[in-house]
Amino acid sequence: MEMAAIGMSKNRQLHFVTHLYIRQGYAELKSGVKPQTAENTATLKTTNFKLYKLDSGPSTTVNVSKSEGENLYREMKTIRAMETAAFGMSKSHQQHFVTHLYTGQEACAVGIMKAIRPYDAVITSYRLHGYAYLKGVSVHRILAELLGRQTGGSKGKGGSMHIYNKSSHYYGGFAIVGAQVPVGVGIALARRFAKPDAICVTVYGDGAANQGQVFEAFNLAKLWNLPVLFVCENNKRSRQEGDTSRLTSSDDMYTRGHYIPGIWVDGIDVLAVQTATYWAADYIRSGKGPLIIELDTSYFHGHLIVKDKIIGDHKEDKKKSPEYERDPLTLLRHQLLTTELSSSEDLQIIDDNIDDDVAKSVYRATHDAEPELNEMYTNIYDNAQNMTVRGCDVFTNYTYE
Ligand SMILES: Cc1ncc(C[n+]2csc(CCOP(=O)(O)OP(=O)(O)O)c2C)c(N)n1
Ligand SMILES: [Mg+2]
Repeated sequence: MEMAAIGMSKNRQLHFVTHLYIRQGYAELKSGVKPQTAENTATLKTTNFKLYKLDSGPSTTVNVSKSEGENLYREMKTIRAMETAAFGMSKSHQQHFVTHLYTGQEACAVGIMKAIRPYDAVITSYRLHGYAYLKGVSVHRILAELLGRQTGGSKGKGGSMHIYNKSSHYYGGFAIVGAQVPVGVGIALARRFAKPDAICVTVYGDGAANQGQVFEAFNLAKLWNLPVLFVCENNKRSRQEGDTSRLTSSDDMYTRGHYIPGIWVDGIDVLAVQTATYWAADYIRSGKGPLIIELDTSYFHGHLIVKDKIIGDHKEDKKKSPEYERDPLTLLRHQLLTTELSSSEDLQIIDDNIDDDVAKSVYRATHDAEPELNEMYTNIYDNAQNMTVRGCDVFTNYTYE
């Protein structure tokens, strides 16, 4: 019946908004389909939100134009292709660093980053490639960093977990679980002085959420009503320890701020993430203080990969689990096609162009040079001159020029 309704809409026999109930395998999702207008927009219904300490929340109805929808798709597809390339580089032993891939979680970074302003700060854990890319570090520079090349985002000296972009206020990845949360609160304080309506998006995992420093950060953020958007990416996994339900007393991360309001969002639905982030950012910019967004999500490639070894749950091993059928790209693709905002040919062209661009970035990165040896002792201190740095043994010293 629903497929027939789509067909009728496609043939322009159906001239009013239709709420379709289409089985996605992992969820039943309502898509409101509106006849195409001159501006080529459609009205879609996001998945529902859950609210904590809020009387009202974001709307579940969202108007999307063809270019907006395809732009979201393009960004998610770019991250997917970049991560797939990184996975391949690691499996083939070209890459030696430990790498935490973002495959499966693309809607989180894209939905958030499309809803905030360029001067808003962002700070994240080590699972950072998507955020770094959306904050202006090119795919080539990210892949080059993974390979330890001098063209990498951190000149090949940081690796996957340490990529930053000061000019776009991306304060990078933290390998120490949860360490970015209090730092994010500090950045919010600094940003408030520098630009009163700027916010700091502070992203952490469900594993980090149980740390004491997170609650200390919540306390100060609320006490001083700082402009922080805490985002907990709840992938229900924290390293090879497996399912977080073994480690946490409450999995409702959006309620864990006690006196800080929160919103639960389906992190597979990029439109829901974007809508909730717009709403939350407005709330914070209006001076009401911090807010928590929990994004329900899951990753596909295990906790991390090092060379060809995957640590933690991997999608291939979990094919039968409904959790792993939740794919943000499949969902958005479905929404764009059923609303007729895009044709499958439109999306194929996007896919092909991105695959081509990423392949070129892989080629460039693999052919880029490694850092010179004297780069080993630069970028240790800020503005350091004539400073002596000890080498690998007590007899070797290096001096900053
Ligand atoms: C302070 C600290 N403790 C332990 C570790 C080891 N460790 C690395 S990742 C990780 C799991 C974190 O899980 P979560 O915060 O949910 O992030 P996810 O990897 O799921 O994105 C742990 C325990 C660490 N890096 N830092
Ligand atoms: Mg986790």
